[in-house]
Amino acid sequence: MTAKGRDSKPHVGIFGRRNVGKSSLINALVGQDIAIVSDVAGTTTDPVKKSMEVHGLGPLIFIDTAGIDDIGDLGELRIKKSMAALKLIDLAILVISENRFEEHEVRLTEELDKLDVPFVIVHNKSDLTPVTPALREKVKSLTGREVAEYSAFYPGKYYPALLKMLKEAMPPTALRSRGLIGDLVKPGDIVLLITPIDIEAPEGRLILPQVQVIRDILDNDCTAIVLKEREVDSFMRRTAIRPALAITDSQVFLKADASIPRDIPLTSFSIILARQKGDFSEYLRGTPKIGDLKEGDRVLLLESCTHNVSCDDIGRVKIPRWLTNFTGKKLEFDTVAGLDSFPRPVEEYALVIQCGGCMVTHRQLLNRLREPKKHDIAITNYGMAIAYVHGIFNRATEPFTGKKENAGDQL
Ligand SMILES: Nc1nc2c(ncn2[C@@H]2O[C@H](COP(=O)(O)OP(=O)(O)O)[C@@H](O)[C@H]2O)c(=O)[nH]1
Ligand code: SF4
Ligand SMILES: [Mg+2]
Repeated sequence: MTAKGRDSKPHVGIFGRRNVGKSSLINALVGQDIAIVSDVAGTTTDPVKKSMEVHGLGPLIFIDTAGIDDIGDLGELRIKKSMAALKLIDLAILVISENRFEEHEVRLTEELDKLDVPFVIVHNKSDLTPVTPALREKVKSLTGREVAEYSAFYPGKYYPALLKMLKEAMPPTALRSRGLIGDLVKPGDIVLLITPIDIEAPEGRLILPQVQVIRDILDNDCTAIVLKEREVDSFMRRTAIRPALAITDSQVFLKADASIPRDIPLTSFSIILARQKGDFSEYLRGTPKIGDLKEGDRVLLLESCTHNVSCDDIGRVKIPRWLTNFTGKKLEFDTVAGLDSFPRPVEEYALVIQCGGCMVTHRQLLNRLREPKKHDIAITNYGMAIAYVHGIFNRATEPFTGKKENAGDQL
């Protein structure tokens, strides 16, 4: 998968009527002609995703959508596709022009508010028609927002104000990749990383989570020692080094648990990433519910990718097998991919297990949990469920919860 890691950049969706200049605005923002611009209304059909560096904001993914006022059967479909993009984005730009803020715009802003998506309103083509005070007032009273004057034809003039507005509206969680281990270590600490090199390991390199953790260790002025699980025992025997923290691949957690002395905090790459990326407090609360599963309970697995899933057998084969073995119960498993709707009403599930989300944003993971959370369904994620069924959940989460008292893991 060449796109690995790229899609976790902040996503900005551009919405508005046909022909207001959505594609032109994207082009102006990035200073190059990527989006398709045309003077025939309705040229942009499917939402188009483009990864770009925006001067002053950093790397972003823009989603250029079709018009929210499209007509005909095809138009309906295009509107639907544009609305589906709302679930992917961290920030929306609503483009208007000619002082029009009517039913379409109102409906979109209501939808954005409903989904808690921050948005800015940009009045394009101001070189032709500047914003009127009446429009400003109308938008303010309907949405509580200001309107940014803009012209894609004169970016030099309007860009600084627009950029400032975008920066202010962008949620900090989308921009900053939150640290991974900074709160667990201090400068000079040694962190031991245990990474199996087996047939599942990619040829000639480490996987992204391992690389990210190594980078984070260096960013925190610590030292990383990377070794295979087979080497841990002899390393601990031969050297006097006492790591401040050990992080292992989930697949070899039991081996690491046995090899790393109990007083050295031990966790897994996937739990570190679950904390950075997903709804960690929800996972912490939901994971032990695995122990309460009953005969015939339904478990819903949420994969974030739609196809070419590199973690395919973890979600569809290994986790169901481990859960069945661990509980000794006959469980029913459903797996949904991407943004597909759940196969059954969410209330019918006893547990939801979310993937690690390596290809998507924090917000996309949270959005996916909206329904299960509303119905108070227990939620966990791949890495944490794996730790639990292997009996090392408490130890692996101790570094974050500080709860040493439940040191008695199962097994
Ligand atoms: N005068 C003027 N024309 C613009 C501006 N932005 C876009 N246009 C024109 O408006 C038409 C529609 O632009 P486009 O970006 O394809 O609109 P979209 O359908 O919203 O993506 C094109 O002919 C553009 O050249 C602007 O700021 N000023
Ligand atoms: S963990 Fe989720 S986001 Fe990552 S490859 Fe698997 S399905 Fe996709
Ligand atoms: Mg367009």
